[in-house]
Amino acid sequence: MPAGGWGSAKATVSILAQEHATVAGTKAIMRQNKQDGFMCVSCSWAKPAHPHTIEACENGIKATAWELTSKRTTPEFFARHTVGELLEWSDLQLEDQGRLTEPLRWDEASDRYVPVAWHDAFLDIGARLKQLDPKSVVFYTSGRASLEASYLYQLFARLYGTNNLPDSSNMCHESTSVALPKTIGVGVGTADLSDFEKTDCIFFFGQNVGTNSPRMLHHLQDARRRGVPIVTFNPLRERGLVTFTNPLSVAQMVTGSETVISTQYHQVKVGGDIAAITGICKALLVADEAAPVVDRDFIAEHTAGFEEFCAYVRAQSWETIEQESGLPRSALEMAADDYAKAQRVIAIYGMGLTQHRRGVEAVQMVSNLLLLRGNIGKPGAGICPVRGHSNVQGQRTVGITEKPELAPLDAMAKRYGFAPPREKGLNTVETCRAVLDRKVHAFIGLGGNFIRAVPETSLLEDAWRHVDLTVQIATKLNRSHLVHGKTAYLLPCLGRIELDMQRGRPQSVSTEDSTGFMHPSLGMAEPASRFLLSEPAIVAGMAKATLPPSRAVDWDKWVGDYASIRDEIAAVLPDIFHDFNQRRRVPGGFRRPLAAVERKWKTPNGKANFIAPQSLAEDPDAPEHGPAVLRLMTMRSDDQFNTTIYTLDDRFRGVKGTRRVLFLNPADMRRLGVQEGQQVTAVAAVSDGVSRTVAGLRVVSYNIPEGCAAGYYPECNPLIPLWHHAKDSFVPAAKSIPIRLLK
Ligand SMILES: Nc1nc2c(c(=O)[nH]1)N[C@H]1C(S)=C(S)[C@@H](COP(=O)(O)OP(=O)(O)OC[C@H]3O[C@@H](n4cnc5c(=O)[nH]c(N)nc54)[C@H](O)[C@@H]3O)O[C@H]1N2
Ligand SMILES: Nc1nc2c(c(=O)[nH]1)N[C@H]1C(S)=C(S)[C@@H](COP(=O)(O)OP(=O)(O)OC[C@H]3O[C@@H](n4cnc5c(=O)[nH]c(N)nc54)[C@H](O)[C@@H]3O)O[C@H]1N2
Ligand SMILES: [Mo]
Repeated sequence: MPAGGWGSAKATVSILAQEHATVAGTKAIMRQNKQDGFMCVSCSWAKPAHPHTIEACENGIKATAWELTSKRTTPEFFARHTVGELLEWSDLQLEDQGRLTEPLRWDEASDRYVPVAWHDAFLDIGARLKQLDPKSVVFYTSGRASLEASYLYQLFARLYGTNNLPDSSNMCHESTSVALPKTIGVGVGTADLSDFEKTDCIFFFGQNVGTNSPRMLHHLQDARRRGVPIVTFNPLRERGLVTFTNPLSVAQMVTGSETVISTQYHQVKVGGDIAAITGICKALLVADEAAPVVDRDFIAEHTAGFEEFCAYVRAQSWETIEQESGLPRSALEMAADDYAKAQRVIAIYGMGLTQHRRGVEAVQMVSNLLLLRGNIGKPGAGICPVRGHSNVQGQRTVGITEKPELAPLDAMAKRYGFAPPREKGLNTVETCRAVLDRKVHAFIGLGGNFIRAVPETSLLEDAWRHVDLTVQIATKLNRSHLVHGKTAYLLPCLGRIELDMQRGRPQSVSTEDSTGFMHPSLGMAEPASRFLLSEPAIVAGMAKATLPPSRAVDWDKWVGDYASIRDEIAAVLPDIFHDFNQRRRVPGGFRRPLAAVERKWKTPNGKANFIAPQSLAEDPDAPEHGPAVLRLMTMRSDDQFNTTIYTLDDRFRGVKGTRRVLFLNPADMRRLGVQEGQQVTAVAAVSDGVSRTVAGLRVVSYNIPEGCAAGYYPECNPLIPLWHHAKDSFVPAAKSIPIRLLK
């Protein structure tokens, strides 16, 4: 079965029916990812200037249906169920109740969420925040909030006095944001859609395109039709990376034909990419001795560190490379051959690289590979990290970051007449640590499902009870609303697809896609409830109740007309956002300036830098080795968006009715004495005195490299120790958790 095709068409119809969203949903889909419509709330893949009639994929349509559902989680629902009772419900059951409709406050006496007036909620939240040390308050953001909402939110946090602005990116592409500024001087990708049209070779590492960014399949399919080779590295043979039938193509649907996506498919060992790319580079250097392969002019003019990098690569033995990557030398030479023949290469990657102990180095290896033949800053080439949430890249651009040097603090200080905090704030892992240490007194969540998305579930859920105040701004009920602080608010907001009226006029917002283009997004659907407020309005409501009034900070004006928020963004970030309100009307959006695209390197030494890794091992300081220890990667199914679970099936991987499964290699199963279908308990193979287990996992025999295992996120999160994160970027190493099995 290919990705896309009739399976996709069927799944799309059934999700619309499941959510009873057929009419509104179908209307909305026609406006999805269009210049005059709304930007999809699912992935962040690029939005073309000339969209298809339906510029949405199966999973984007699911996300739309999920937001436009006719199901409602009303105060009557909360009157029927205590929070204690709801804690026993699954993620799917909770969100399946539908959209939240009214602001709620947790009532301790009855253990229920009860309705509260917006005004009273804001006043109480403000009063409590005023009592607290701003350094003990955390402002989390999930990557969906618009540029406008995000800007107001970070401004609120900084006026209040903290840089504690962790976000979902801290669990996601932070490895990219740390790696690339050192190598090529930008923290985001350089390739855009025009490069996809010109490329003559694509390398693909650890990203599941068929599930997580399906619209990219159209560009891959076009490239394949031009004969462009696609060389893929992934421990699993993911459906979308193998073949694709375009559900929008009548010809392909009727004839049942499919496009082969990957022309080479290398099932690298989990965590083996640094070794694999080292092998490719080694083969390239060998070939270069016979005939020029390396782009010496580019390297001489633009880069530093080439000789040291070559010395490192030459010093690595094929034996170690094969062992650490799990791939034979011949396979890596074959990949090198395609690479050497191409003049314009794009390298795409996702969580398969970033969510490792050495995620930063893995990203830098991709950059090294590209630099060898000058594949950065020329048309048809570039690096392409596939970002996750639909505006995760953009919210970082407008100041959602715990790193003060990345936010426009000086410009904000001047414009709003205040002294912004200058010390580093807490990232996501540090926030968890601080919660465990009882140093966090209030947690505000602008979207997301923090407690479910982070590692160390069981210790954290206990510690969370000691937080004085939790405020969750959300569209649907999730576990993070049930594991709450001593005082807890659940504030329901408009989704991006809904009509957002302020002062009688519809407001539009903006997002930045994975390729650095900014787009307008206009909601159009009837709001799920008349009590909902927009995210900017909720942020402003809390800010006004917390902060002393200031003439330079006009929350009412901003919320009354979002164009005025864009003027603020343009004023403090003029290089990126000058004339924001005019330029966002251009079809296809406008792009942020990316110096690397012009071969200008904003690195400390002004050069693009080769940076060799520390070693080839997946985790040089792994506490336990041995044949009983497996490397577990936790990943998404075809039927989920992060912690939002649409159904318990994974069509592409052939799993039905449950997500509590563990994919194992048949040889490992024999060796460990477990059978297909058997229930096992996974335990984290670390000895730090904390017990981390997930029980009731059904063994599925699967085509996965030996010594590796796969399971689903978030079900397996209790297995991840908090300290098991990428060095430097602090991204939890969710793709290589050392585990053992108990039968
Ligand atoms: N429908 C849908 N779309 C989504 C999301 C969703 O949940 N559902 N989530 C969004 C978000 S926030 C994000 S970050 C992205 C995530 O999108 P992806 O980056 O695709 O993330 P995962 O699903 O976690 O899958 C990672 C892939 O990496 C592979 N992998 C695991 N370990 C390794 C390794 O060591 N090396 C290599 N080479 N590969 C490895 C896995 O087999 C899998 O194919 O998608 C976004 N889009
Ligand atoms: N083990 C493991 N853990 C992981 C990962 C992994 O691959 N493996 N991936 C990590 C990654 S890449 C990411 S990005 C994080 C994701 O972490 P989060 O972004 O925190 O989690 P989500 O599941 O995306 O959040 C879902 C909730 O967002 C709320 N929501 C939806 N739409 C809106 C909206 O428009 N506004 C507001 N205010 N709320 C809304 C809904 O209430 C919904 O329940 O998880 C990380 N955790
Ligand atoms: Mo993500």
